[in-house]
Amino acid sequence: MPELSPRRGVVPAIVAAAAIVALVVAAILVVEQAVPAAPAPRGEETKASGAVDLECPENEPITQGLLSGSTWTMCWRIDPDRGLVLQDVHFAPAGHEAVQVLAELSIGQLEVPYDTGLRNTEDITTQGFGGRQMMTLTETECLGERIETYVPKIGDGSMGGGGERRPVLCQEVVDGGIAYRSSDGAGTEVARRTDLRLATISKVGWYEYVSQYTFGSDGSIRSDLGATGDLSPEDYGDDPAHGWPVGPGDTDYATSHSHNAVWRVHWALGGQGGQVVEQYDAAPTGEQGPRSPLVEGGLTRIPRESTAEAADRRWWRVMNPDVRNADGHQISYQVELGATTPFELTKDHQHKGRNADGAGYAVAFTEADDCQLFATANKEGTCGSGVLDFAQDEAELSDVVTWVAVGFHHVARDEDQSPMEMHWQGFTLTPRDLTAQRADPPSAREDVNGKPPEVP
Ligand SMILES: [Cu+2]
Repeated sequence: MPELSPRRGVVPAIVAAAAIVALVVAAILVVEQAVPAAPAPRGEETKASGAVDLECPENEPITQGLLSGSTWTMCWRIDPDRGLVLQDVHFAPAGHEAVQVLAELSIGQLEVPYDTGLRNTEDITTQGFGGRQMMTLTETECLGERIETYVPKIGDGSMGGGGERRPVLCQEVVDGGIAYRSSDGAGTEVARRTDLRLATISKVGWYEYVSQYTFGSDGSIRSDLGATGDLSPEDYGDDPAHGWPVGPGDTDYATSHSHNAVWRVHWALGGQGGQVVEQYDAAPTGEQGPRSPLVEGGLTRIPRESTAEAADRRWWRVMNPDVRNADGHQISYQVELGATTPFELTKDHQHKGRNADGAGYAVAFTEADDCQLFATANKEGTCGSGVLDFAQDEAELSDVVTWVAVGFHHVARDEDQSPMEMHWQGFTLTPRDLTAQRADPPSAREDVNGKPPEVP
């Protein structure tokens, strides 16, 4: 059975270099706070690296070492519809060999229905985040490296129309704050962290969206959609039930609306296929223990294509049952929604005539299919019109795609004009048992794995 093998004592030169760059960036970012010196690299510097050699079809691979000694490597491209698409995402935890996490990550739809019922857009499939909508970045939008790629003006460029190489991807190493702090009789262990951040900006109508992915030194992947730009000038009324007055006195009710985002996460944890999906739930039993209420939790396998709703204390994980960490635990990643506004995509509601309460899915799991790319209005009609269609045959899950729905109900404020301050929505994929301990324990904690010995 394959095992994620430790690679202790080997710190790539690229990590040291990245750490220096990261510290410079952090020093620029943090004006008033002193940034502590980087912790000494673990072991001696050698040419070995956690980076993997990727053959990327369109652009040079992105490889980034972080302060912790962990490294991310992946391919990227700009899709006319989906905008930034990340592929072959690999993570090498500090001191370990690289493991593939994702086959692909991108947005799968962005619907913006207005509360009056008078307007609705499906921004990804009607206008798209790529092409002319993909904005050229300047130094103000990107403190890191601005990376160029060829962006066709029309579709994928195969119909002509020209295009040009433009800097559209921002690659930054950002200060991630305090990674950990723990003090005991022997002293204080504390470290900051750095994260890799990739972002593009797409202008669709009056809104400008930031597609941002943050790859943590702990192996986490955070997907965020930021919205700025301006409130749509066409969408004002005088109805307090559907808007908020942003003009003087009781005037100019900007119409409330939702930004309903669905991301498409195609897994390849430890290799593509053979993935297992589980849902975790915990609930109070109603019984009282001597000091606190009893709570029971556990996992339920999701063997087939399906949708699931959010609930208190609920999360999901995608696991590779054939790869174990040094503790013998199967490696997995957890899908964490955080706070979100539940929604049912308008097309799903019209198509299925489903839930009257408008509650759709928080996550959906489908078997990967290269023509199933969009949560609704999927362009390849032959393989289904959207997620509910894809999941309808309840195929057995192995090559798993997770669709993650995160909503934001936007009730405008005076401060939204003008321009609008950025508002964010997103979710996190967090490693669970990828390594037997934290990937980068300080030397005093290297032996902590399980219940520590009794302290006298
Ligand atoms: Cu809005």
